Amino acid sequence: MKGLLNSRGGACLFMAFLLHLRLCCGTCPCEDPSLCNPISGTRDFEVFVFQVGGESWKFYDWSQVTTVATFGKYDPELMCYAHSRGSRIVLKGDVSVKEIVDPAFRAAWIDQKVQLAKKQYMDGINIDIEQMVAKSSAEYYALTALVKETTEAFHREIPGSQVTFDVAWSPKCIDRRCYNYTGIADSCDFVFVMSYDEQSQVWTDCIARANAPYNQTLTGYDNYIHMGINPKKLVMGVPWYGYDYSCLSLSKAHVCSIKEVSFRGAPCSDAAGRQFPYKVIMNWANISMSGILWDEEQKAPYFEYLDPHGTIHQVWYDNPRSISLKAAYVKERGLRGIGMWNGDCLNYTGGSVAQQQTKAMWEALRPQ
Ligand SMILES: *[C@@H]1O[C@H](CO)[C@@H](O)[C@H](O)[C@H]1NC(C)=O
Ligand SMILES: *[C@@H]1O[C@H](CO)[C@@H](O)[C@H](O)[C@H]1NC(C)=O
Ligand SMILES: *[C@@H]1O[C@H](CO)[C@@H](O)[C@H](O)[C@H]1NC(C)=O
Ligand SMILES: CC(=O)N[C@H]1CO[C@H](CO)[C@@H](O)[C@@H]1O
Repeated sequence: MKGLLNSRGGACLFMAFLLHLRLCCGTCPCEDPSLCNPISGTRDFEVFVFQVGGESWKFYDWSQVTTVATFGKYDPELMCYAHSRGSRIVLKGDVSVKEIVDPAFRAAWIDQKVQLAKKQYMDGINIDIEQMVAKSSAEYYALTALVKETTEAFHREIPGSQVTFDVAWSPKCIDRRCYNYTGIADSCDFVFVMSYDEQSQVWTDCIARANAPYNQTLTGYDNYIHMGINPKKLVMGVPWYGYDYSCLSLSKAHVCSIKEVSFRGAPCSDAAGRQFPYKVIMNWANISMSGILWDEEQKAPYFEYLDPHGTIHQVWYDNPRSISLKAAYVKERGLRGIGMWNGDCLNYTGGSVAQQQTKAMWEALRPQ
């Protein structure tokens, strides 16, 4: 190949190459065209941020962010900015598990995602499939194949790109999602463990509990690691949101019994509550009748308030204290990194108190 570019044929090839770039990818929207190059190389510690829309990405702590998964509308300005900070920006991938049983369908789906990522100058894809899959079903095998083929295609077509997959807080068929976890972890760059919604299936007392109790969260990682998954393939996802439950009754010991709402076979679920971002919960903490309490067993904050109809609510969430404890485990156990659902749950435009709360949430991600 050496010397080819000096010949006329080489120049011609080079022109064809430029033309191909234009045709396949459109014009680079960044002021500095080099910002359209994919990000390559890995950083020691991943900070994986889900972005769901709006402009609050402008206020993220970019000194930490390594990957932004865009679950909202594509924003070229965000892509250019992320690249200027050396951060990857990745697509969302979701597809019906029934369809991917067909290898031709999978190939077409993957090709479409690769082309979209190229067109938008993105650095990979986060596959977020939260559908039910039965162990050893056709879908079970197809899902592992999908992850493997997606990773191969992205790595081949976009050098340095990243393919990740979202899994529940534990590998024990949570929400009837029985996947080949080791096969999937082996077939992608890493899995993002959604260590939240941990009360989606409650088989014991139907009471309000923490979204991501410390012990339950750690048990999930222990299970993944015991099945043979390398800790460096695991990124811990923490919640930047919590649940508000209406209590049917509230005991003196702060036990809030809740309505039985079943979910995927379990009689009781966090579906009885409503999710709210941290920034909203912080506004109420102030009007709570209990003040902010701390549950020592679950290592999580909570509080109670009375609504205008006279119903008592109990609110469970995560704050810098509960998140720091989990971040310490990330370091101690040598996981690949940390991330959150989602980066837009904080108040980035409020007064000094809100700013301080927002800063503390980002700081809590840094393992001490
Ligand atoms: C999981 O996937 C891997 C890789 O495809 C395969 O070797 C292994 O047999 C699968 N395990 C199970 C339990 O299906
Ligand atoms: C979690 O709780 C169980 C039972 O209370 C206990 O045996 C176990 O040691 C705890 N695990 C961790 C990681 O704290
Ligand atoms: C952000 O904080 C300010 C106070 O500093 C408050 O007025 C505003 O409602 C908060 N925004 C949200 C979305 O909670
Ligand atoms: C009743 C109460 O806790 N009020 C507090 C609400 O929040 C502001 C700002 O954080 C405090 O200054 C108040 O004391």
